[in-house]
Amino acid sequence: MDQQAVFEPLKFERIPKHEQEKRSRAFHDRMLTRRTVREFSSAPVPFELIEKAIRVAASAPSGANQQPWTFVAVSDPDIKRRMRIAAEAEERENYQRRMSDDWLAALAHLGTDWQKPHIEDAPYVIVVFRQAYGVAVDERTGEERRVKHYYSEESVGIAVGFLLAALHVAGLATLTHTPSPMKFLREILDRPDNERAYVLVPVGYPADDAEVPVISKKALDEVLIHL
Ligand code: IYR
Repeated sequence: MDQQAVFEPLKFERIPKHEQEKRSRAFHDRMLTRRTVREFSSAPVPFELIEKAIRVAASAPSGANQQPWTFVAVSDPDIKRRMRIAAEAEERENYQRRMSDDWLAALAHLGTDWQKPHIEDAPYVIVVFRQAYGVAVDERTGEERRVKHYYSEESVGIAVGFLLAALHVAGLATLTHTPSPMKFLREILDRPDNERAYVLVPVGYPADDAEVPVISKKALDEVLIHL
């Protein structure tokens, strides 16, 4: 049977205009200090900060509110080492053979290569999985059936945006890393068949001597059209 909608009053705090401006500016200023970090310190991060950020990510809107995501927070050094070895094997192939010259040229200004020490150095690596479909268990027969998930790609993308923002606001550095293909993550992390690795996010503090490439963001008039 279809589940019918049940409504409740919206809790919505209408805040004064000056307060809106203040919060909007503070968030803008804070978010514009975020950089993708590739050199991490191994200094520990309290799990509470990771957990809170994942709670924020898991509050994201999703297609039919199906919440088609799983976040695996890895701090175990052996598991991180296995992920690094597998990621580097794929990335070595990518950089040396699979990526086109155009692709390598597009990346050159970021100075990346196949080596991924951050997977071991960062105290946490959050691997986000997209649930391509759900699995429901029939109450009577115990049989499993597939539940179609709607807009799972978009939903997980939004959740990852929330995650990166939450970690940044908590004073942590992140890297959005997508080794390709990422099948090895499901195997190493022992995730079920319906889950596809979506992104691998090392989290921690930057190394003391961390450097980032000099890049710029597009001007507002290149990205905003106000009609
Ligand atoms: N996944 C590779 C290559 C790479 C691809 C893109 I698109 C980037 O923005 C950065 C890197 C790597 O992680 O090195």
